[in-house]
Amino acid sequence: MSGRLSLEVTELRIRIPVLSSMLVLAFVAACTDSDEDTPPPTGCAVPETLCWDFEEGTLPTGWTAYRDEFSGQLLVDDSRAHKGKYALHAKGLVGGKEGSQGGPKKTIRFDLPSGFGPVMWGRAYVYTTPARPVSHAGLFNARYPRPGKTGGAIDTLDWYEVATYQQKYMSIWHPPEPPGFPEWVQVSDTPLVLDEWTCLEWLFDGDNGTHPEAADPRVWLNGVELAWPEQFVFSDPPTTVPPVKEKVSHFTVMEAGVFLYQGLSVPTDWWIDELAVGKQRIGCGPD
Ligand SMILES: [Ca+2]
Repeated sequence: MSGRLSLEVTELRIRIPVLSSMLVLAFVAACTDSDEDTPPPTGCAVPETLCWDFEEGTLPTGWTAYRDEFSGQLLVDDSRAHKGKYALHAKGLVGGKEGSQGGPKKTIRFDLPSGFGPVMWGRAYVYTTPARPVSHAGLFNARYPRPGKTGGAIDTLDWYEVATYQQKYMSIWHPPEPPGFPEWVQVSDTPLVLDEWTCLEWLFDGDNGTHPEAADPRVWLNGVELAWPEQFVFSDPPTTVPPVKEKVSHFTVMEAGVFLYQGLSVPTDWWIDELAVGKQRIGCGPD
């Protein structure tokens, strides 16, 4: 009996590490599955993802104040959250006139870790009230050095942007700002959703395989990819020549908050929660 028992214990000791290894492998497989036919994993379960839930109740480490124009505030508060108690709150933004350049801008910026790479998936929950701005309202952007450069000040960087414009979702590829144009603009046929939480996802594919230029930005609303029936070049003075979307080596800086390029006469609030960026799709499911 004692010999058999000893053997069983030995078998058990062998099986436990084998089982543990299998579980770890299954977990890794689930987290690295980039097949778009299967639901993507969510939140910071995805390897190499950076996530901010704002539950510190104050600006998270590494984020610094960036733009601050016209009236309103950008703060972390407990007035509305998608999850937990706190979110990033662009509060009471107002200023300037619709149709005229210059509007309220309240943003924060974050320097990405070196070696982030040329592909950025992002995800944020966004709540907007009480009205849809007609003016260009940026929500998130990510920037990268021009070809041949490895760093540099923010005003030397190419960038991708997620925004709304004429009350609909919009995405843009920009050369360095200022002036930020000629820019490649894509306007969706989907109205900005008011008075409820929405899940916005984006893909900035600056690698784009063997294509000579970086890919157009792609955006999903509550898991459904947006279409861009309106695509055009914006520049001042106007041009019809599209910009060359320079390829990305590494994204280096990102900006979040709300930045209006024209005026906003209705005081408007936005909340942003569970912001995340990474090299793989993050998704909208429960974290
Ligand atoms: Ca939160």
